[in-house]
Amino acid sequence: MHRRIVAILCVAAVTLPLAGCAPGAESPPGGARAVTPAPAALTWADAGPYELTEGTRIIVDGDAGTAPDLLADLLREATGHPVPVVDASTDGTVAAADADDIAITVDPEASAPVPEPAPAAGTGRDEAYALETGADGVELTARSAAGAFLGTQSLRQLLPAAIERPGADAPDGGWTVPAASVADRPRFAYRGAMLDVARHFFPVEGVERYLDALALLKVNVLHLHLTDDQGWRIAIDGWPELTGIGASTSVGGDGGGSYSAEDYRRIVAYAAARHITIVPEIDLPGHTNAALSAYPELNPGGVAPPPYEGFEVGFSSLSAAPEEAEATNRFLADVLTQVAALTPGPWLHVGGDESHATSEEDYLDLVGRITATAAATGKTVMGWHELGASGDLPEGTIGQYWNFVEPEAEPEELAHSIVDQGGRLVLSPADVAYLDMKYVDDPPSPQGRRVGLEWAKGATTLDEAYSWEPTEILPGVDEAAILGIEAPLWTETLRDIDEVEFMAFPRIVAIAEIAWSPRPAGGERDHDGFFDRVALLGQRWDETGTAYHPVGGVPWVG
Ligand code: TNX
Repeated sequence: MHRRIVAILCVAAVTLPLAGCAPGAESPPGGARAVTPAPAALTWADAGPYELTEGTRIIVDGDAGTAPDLLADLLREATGHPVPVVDASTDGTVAAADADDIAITVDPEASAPVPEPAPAAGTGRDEAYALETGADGVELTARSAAGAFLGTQSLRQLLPAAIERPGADAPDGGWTVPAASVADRPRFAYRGAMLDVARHFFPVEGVERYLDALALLKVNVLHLHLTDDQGWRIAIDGWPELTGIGASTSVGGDGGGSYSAEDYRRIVAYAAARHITIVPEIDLPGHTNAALSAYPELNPGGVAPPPYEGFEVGFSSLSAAPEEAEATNRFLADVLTQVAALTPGPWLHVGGDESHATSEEDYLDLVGRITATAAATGKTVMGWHELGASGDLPEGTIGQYWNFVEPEAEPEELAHSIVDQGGRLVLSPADVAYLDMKYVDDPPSPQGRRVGLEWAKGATTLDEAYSWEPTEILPGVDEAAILGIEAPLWTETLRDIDEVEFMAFPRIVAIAEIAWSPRPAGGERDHDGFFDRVALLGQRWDETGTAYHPVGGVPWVG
């Protein structure tokens, strides 16, 4: 069968150096559909499409986790069809699947067409999958539940955009999927977004909405910046004023808020169902005014400052003095141990950035105590690149690089220090990956306000967000030392989740694709193809009600 032959050729390219097959840039015959981030290999077949009908079943063989049920919910809500989820081992066999069925197979031993993990992404996770669609049905195969979930996100994008809307009218031509073969795997293991819930607080429902939109882009980490000068957002047993006084306000005095342990567990569970890992950040030893305002005994001299509603950074610090050592050590142990216990993921982020009010000696002392306490929880310690000032980091520490695509000397040195100590990096170059930088045309937000900052080399265009190569930022830091990529979204100027989405979309698509898709052959990214695919995502955001800015240069459809 023609479609199979194409698939085999494609997989051959996948197992070679991963440059060969056409990425998802081109549309199939007869309609604009694409997969974003661009898959490692995607080939449109010159064959009839798959059609989802009243009789469609999802037939599951193996442990596919949440993927079948989440897919069934999406399909049922849009189409009104029953879409039962059927276990292959009791109710039939995958071989007996009908042409309108979707067969999901998870087999830890699966080989081609499921590609092997990429070298940099192969540490502990296997997110590869293969997807075959056409008139004979849909077959999704993976070695893990995560791979199956990621494959369903590709399938979702191959259906008409109306599939995103509950109660949608069936499109002309029906609920079809073009005939295609996808053999896909991520380039990097860590494909992250960060949300600053400290400068402004966002209730659980808003975070869940953001998680939904991130899952579609195969983002698999949400880093929550839980504490800063303007707010402490997570309840800690034995320290009630952290979420009392410490959570009472935000930037601009826009009101406070915090997550109870139960709220946080809800976020973790919602993310986990979408194969997204939560990375909690407790920013230490600077960025601590909220904690310092709540507990005088954490302050040098034992005097608490008032809560803070401004923008400036770098004025607060935990005390390193012996007089406050008992309180500070108890605080660190209670906070880091409790947050670690609430967090199933492997990483615990301890901040470490911009501690301009901490002397160098105190910084090294405090970072030593903080990272040792964090490591004692059993988590892998993560922190901003400033942690590299310490030569005594716990084994495997992850540094988050937030300087520019063309690094300044000191951040470059600090990042190298982390790698030289056996750590790895997550790259968040601020001039391309910071979603809180303004758009060039400085559009009004959904609330009619001018939002965003400009400190990282001014506004950031979609093209700039898409124009960088992770291995070219820090000479000597190669792919193996890069755990992944993250797009932070700081919220000094953002008051609600609509404004968050408005800044994130579409630029986060560029970051998600750099993290997922193979390094382009010859090093040149296909900007036109990318912009075309972003336009197709825009149709989906229209259906889901996700806020985005229709930046220039993208052939938006709606
Ligand atoms: C820098 S980058 C910060 C944050 C600010 C952000 C605003 C980094 C580790 N810290 O404290 O919110 O700039 O863009």
